[in-house]
Amino acid sequence: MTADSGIPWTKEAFEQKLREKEKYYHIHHEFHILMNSGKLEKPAIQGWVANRFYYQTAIPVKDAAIMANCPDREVRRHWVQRIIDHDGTQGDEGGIEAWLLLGEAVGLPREELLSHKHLLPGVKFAIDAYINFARQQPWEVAASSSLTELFAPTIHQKRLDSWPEYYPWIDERGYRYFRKRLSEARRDVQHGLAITLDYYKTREQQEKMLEVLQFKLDILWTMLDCMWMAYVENKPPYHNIKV
Ligand code: AHQ
Repeated sequence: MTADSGIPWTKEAFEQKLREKEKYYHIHHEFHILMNSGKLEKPAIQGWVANRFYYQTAIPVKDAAIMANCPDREVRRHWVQRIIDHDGTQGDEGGIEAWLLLGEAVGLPREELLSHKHLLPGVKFAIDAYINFARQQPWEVAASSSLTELFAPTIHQKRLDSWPEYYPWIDERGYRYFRKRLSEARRDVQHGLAITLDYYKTREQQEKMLEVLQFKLDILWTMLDCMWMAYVENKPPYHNIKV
């Protein structure tokens, strides 16, 4: 037991502890390092787009689960924007539609994404774990798990900066999603951070939040582990089984 182990961190110190988790963010996964340095072949980019589509469709479901558990109208009035950002609304087709355009931009017809025909089992398990976490945890805990987006603007900007040079075969209409998220992620993080810094009061609760964030970081990392096996090692599930 260190001297200050029972004393709650100040909000500033707590936020700093959250930001120190950046070193585990999936931007540092070797799959993203290859991707953002132009070293992935087209099938690997297509596989990533197709598997990430399941994550994109899961986000509004996850956010609806949080709202279903949240009795606070003021919070819901803000949180609902996340669902609209993905599902779209009259006149703004939203992020899921933008991701389908990304699919077409990398040569994948909409039906191939919508059918989830390329979805790897391990990617599905990781994403379903996130949805179930949101359904089962107190809404504030589920809300705080979205704070991996503290680090997301950098990763979207990195794609916008590097893909056109490294992957000229990708139609630039596909980049709408990444541009959209630059501002949406920053706005979402402000709200998620305010909820988080307010909710976790004792040092024990604050330490638990670091574990919650690590759980979400593990989800993102595990998704890429599955894609590494399938699209870099060319060893998708059952690759060695004679049918
Ligand atoms: O496009 C992403 C997105 O809409 C969200 C919502 C948020 C959440 O509620 O957990 N997290 C998230 C993320 C998105 N894109 C990921 C990427 O690498 O493009 C990053 C991911 C995140 O950092 O959690």
